[in-house]
Amino acid sequence: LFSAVEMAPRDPILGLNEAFNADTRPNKVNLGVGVYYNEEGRIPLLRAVVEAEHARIAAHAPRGYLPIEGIAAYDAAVQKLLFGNDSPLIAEGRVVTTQALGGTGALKVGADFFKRLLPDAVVAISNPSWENHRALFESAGFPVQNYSYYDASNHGIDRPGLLQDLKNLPPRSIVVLHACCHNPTGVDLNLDDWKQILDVLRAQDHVPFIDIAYQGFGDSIEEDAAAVRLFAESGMTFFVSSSFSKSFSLYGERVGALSIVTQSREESARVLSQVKRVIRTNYSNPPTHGATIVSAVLNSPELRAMWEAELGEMRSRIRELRLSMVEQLAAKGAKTDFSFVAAQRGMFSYSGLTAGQVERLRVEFGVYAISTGRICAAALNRNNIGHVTDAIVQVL
Ligand code: PLP
Ligand code: TYF
Repeated sequence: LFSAVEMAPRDPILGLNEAFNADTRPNKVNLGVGVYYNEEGRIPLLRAVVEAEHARIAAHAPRGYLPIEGIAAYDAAVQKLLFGNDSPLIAEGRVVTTQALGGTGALKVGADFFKRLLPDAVVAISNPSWENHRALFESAGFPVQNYSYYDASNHGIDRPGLLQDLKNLPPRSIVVLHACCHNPTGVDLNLDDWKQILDVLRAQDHVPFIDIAYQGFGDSIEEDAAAVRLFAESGMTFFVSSSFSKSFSLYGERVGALSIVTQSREESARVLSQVKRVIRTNYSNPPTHGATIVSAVLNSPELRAMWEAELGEMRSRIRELRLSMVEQLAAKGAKTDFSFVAAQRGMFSYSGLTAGQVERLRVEFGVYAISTGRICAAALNRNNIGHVTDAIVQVL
């Protein structure tokens, strides 16, 4: 049965973790995977999460099956976070939200549903994008194309290329967009860009699939949802995949959601019934713990305030680390101007380092980054940043 089975390629990001774990050098640093580490170099357990977990354990709640669409109070809290507390779409019953296994699970359920809706569509992702976007939509049976996004020459956006590529897609394409904190570049679209993109998508009858995996890591919870809110106001039909992996530091609990904006309450009922069918035939219903915790935090004013403060601390700490990195590189005589790193948003930075330089960082200094030059700024801390900036100056 398995004699002809070939070795599959490793995930370029998660595969790097294995190499990092096997490295015995004490000063090794993992800037590969997109995970936020605190000043002690550990994944934090947020205080709001601890409080909610204490309450949950004390309640000794039974562990029955959840509804296929997940916890109702969780789904409702997700909608408010994405669309705003006073969203008319929510009031009109025009948003269908189902709990999902992280942002990845939301993308996959969305992709499988799309395969029923638009079986012959093209899916377009940014160039570059999170590698799993391509793999996931291809495995759902879609051809995946790139649209221009990053302009390496100025560490910015290739605006004319982006709009032209979206215009050139076949009508009714599915366009995957990063709402904020673009993975892997850290370079985001501004509101004017979003308006122009929206006009093109509407003119071409494309269907937006907005991926928001880092809400709260850019500017604020509300500001990071600006693109979602803009599309909501436009009256368009679109999909949103969202994740609490990073914003609640609950990576392994797999807490995310798929939200679909429809044209009416009646349409929502039909759409929900089909999304439930996709979920049922994949994993029946979602797990309890993570969504219970997130729901408890988002629905309690005290825990919510605690969480927002902790999320704000993570966000400002990453910003400080970016600034320190830029300052240290300049002070150590780096031949390249790295000031663009401070302007990028979220966890990631396209550093401009070449594959050869990334290789040298790993081999000579135990500093792990993605071969594209992507580094995770959220893995820096006061203890390792000196070693990292020394190493970068050496390999330039
Ligand atoms: N989308 C993007 C852009 C991401 O960077 C990630 C990161 O993990 C995900 C989706 C998936 O999120 P999750 O870990 O919740 O599956
Ligand atoms: O881009 C990252 O590092 C995160 C984590 O298959 C991740 O989004 C990486 C690869 C993957 C799943 C999650």
